[in-house]
Amino acid sequence: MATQEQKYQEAAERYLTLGVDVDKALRVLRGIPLSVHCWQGDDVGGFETPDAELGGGGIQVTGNYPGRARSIDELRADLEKLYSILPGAHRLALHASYGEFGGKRIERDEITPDLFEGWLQWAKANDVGLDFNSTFFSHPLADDGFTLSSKDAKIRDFWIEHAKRCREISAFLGKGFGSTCIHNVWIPDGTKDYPVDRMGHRTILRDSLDKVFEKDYPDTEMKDAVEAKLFGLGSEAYVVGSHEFYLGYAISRGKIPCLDTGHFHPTELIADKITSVLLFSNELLLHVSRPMRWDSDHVVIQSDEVRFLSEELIRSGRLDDVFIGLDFFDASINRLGAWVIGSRSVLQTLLQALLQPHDRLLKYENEGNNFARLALIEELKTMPFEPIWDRYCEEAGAPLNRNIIETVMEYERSVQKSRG
Ligand code: RNT
Ligand code: ZN
Repeated sequence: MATQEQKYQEAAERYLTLGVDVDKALRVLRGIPLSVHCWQGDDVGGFETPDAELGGGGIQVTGNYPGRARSIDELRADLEKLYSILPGAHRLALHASYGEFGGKRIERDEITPDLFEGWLQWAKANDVGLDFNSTFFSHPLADDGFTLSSKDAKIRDFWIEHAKRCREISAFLGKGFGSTCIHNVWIPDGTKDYPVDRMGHRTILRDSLDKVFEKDYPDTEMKDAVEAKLFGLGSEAYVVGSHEFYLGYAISRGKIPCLDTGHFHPTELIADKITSVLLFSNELLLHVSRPMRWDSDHVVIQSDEVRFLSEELIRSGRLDDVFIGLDFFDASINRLGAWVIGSRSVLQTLLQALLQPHDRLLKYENEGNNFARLALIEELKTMPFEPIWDRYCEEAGAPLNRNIIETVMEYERSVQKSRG
C-alpha cells in the first residue's frame, strides 16, 4: 500500500499536469483565518444570566442534543477542542452577551471592556484573534421588534449606547490582541405584516447608526461591519436593515458590508455578489451559513453555494479584503461536531478553489470554448483531493477526515456527556 507521502506526491503530480502548484495552494490556505462564531457552542444563549437563552430577534435554534456548553469555562473547553481539530490559525467571533458578568445583571448599555478581559487572556493563550458582535436580541427592549430603528427614543438610545460600548470593547480586544477586531452590527428590526412607514424606520436607523459610529477608532484596533437581512421569524414583511439599506450605508460611510449567505432569496447566489460589492467597497465580511428553505442556519457543508463562494474569493483576487465569518447554529447534533463540519467544509472548499488551474480555465473562457471550461471544471471534481487535504491537516497536527467522527465522539464521551 502506498504511504501517505507517496499518495501526496502522486496527487501533487496530477495537479501539476494541469499547471497547479499544490505547495503554493497550501501556503495560501495557511494564511486564511476563519472567524468562528462562539454561539454554536451554546445555542446562542450567552452568559448574561445563568439560564440565558436565545429569545426573539427573529432567529431560532432547534434541537435539544445533550452537551451544550453551560458556562464560559465549558465553552472555552469546547473551543479549544475545536481549534485543535481545525488546521490553520483561526479567530473567534464573540457576542456582547458572552461577557464574564460574574452572576451580576449588567445592562447592555453599561457593559465595559473589563468584562472581556478574560476572553482577551484566553485568546492570547490560545493564539486566537477576536471579532465582536453587538447583541440586539434576547432582551426585553427588543421585544416590540425595533431596536436602533425604534420610534421610542428611550429604546433607541439604549441600543445606541450598547453599540457604542461594543465598539469600545472591540477596540480594546483588537488592540490587546494586536489584530484588528471586526465589530459586526446585526439588528432584528422589522415587522410581521406590511408596514406603512418603511421610510420612517429606515431614516431612524440611518441616523442611529451615524451616532453609533461617531467616534473614530484606529483601523488597527477595530473596524465596523453592518449585516443586512431579507426576512426573519416575525419580520416576514419588512426588515428595516435590508440589503440595499446596508449596502448604501456601508459604502457611503466607509463601513464593511456583511453578507450572510442565509439572508437572501433562496435562489440568489451570494458568490455572485462578491465582485460587485468589492468594486465599490474596500472590504467585505461574510457570514457563511446554510439556509434550508429559510434562514435556518444549518451546519455549513461543501454545497455548490459554498464552493462557488470560495471560488469567487480566489478568482476575484481580493481574498485579503474579505473576512470570512461563520454563522450557523444546530442544537440537534453534537455541537462540537457541528462546528467542526461547518468550519472544515469551508476550508476544504477554499483548498479546492486554490487547486483549480485558473489560467487555463480563463484561457478557455476567453477563447469562447465554454465546453472545455465546463469539462475541466467537471474533471476537477474527481481529482485526488484527499491526499492534499490530509497533508494540510497532518502538517497542522489536526485529525484527518476519516478520524473526525471518532475524535468528536471521544470528546462527547469524556467531556460533554457529563453535562446536565
Ligand atoms: C441573524 C444574523 C446574525 C446572528 C448572530 C447570532 O439572522 O445572521 O448574524 O445569527 O448575530
Ligand atoms: Zn449572520
